[in-house]
Amino acid sequence: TIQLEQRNGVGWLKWDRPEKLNALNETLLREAREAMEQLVADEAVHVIVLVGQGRAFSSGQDLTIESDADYGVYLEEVYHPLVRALADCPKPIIAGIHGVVAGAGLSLALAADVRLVARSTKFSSAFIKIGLVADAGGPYHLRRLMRPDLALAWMWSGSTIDAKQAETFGLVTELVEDEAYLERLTTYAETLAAKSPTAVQGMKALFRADSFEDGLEQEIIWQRKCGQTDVHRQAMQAFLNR
Ligand code: LHQ
Repeated sequence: TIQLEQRNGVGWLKWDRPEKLNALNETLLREAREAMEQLVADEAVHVIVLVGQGRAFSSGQDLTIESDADYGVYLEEVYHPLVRALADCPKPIIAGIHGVVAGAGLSLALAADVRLVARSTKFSSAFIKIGLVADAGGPYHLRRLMRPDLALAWMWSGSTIDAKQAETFGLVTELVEDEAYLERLTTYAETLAAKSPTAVQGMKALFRADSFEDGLEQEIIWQRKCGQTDVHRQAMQAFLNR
């Protein structure tokens, strides 16, 4: 199942199937999609954190799925609505990654805006080992985060890499020692949640603009909104009065 928690402006979406290393089944994926809707609608939530309970972020698709199921339909109906909910989310999404992250679990983590990673994490490109392509938006995000040839070579190899290697690949926003990981993740999320939500969400929107012109258009919209916020006006006054 999914656990949802909310405190200090942060909504925590936790995979909670630790006995199977948070292997993703239909229930979990559908619940996560619904949880995303709730978190986006909740005005008290400014930042969303995606994490796994137990000793892993996620071991990817639950392999007890029937192998004669139509995976195309499964992707379309179960994975893609969640992948879209993550990709289209106007609020910042932080993936907190520790332990193991494999297959579709990795793909979902790559859909987040930033990734805080515990040093002992293993990143597994699992898919090819069981004769599958990478899915759940993984290829799309990978080739944007890292060199496309290295991404493809990694996915072809099926190898598991450590957090240091993932960092050189460009998949790690911040590498954290295991002991400090949860505290750092909490501080990171709560610090971001305390900033102007308009500026934080606007910044995200601008970094996702499709083209130069789209980016300029979006700047106009967002800077206008930001200029009208109390946070901004008070900061301007404080500067002038200093
Ligand atoms: C699991 C899983 C798991 C079920 C650990 N499923 N039980 C695929 C198909 C269809 C459509 C959509 O898309 C996809 C995309 C994909 O995600 S493909 C990639 C799927 N993931 C994998 O291939 C990884 C499979 N897991 C592993 O290789 C290992 O479990 C890793 C390396 C993740 C961890 O190894 P260990 O630390 O040695 O743990 P473990 O293997 O002992 O796992 C602990 C338990 O979790 C164990 O259950 P048990 O009841 O025996 O204690 C595992 O069976 C279970 N588990 N992953 N994906």
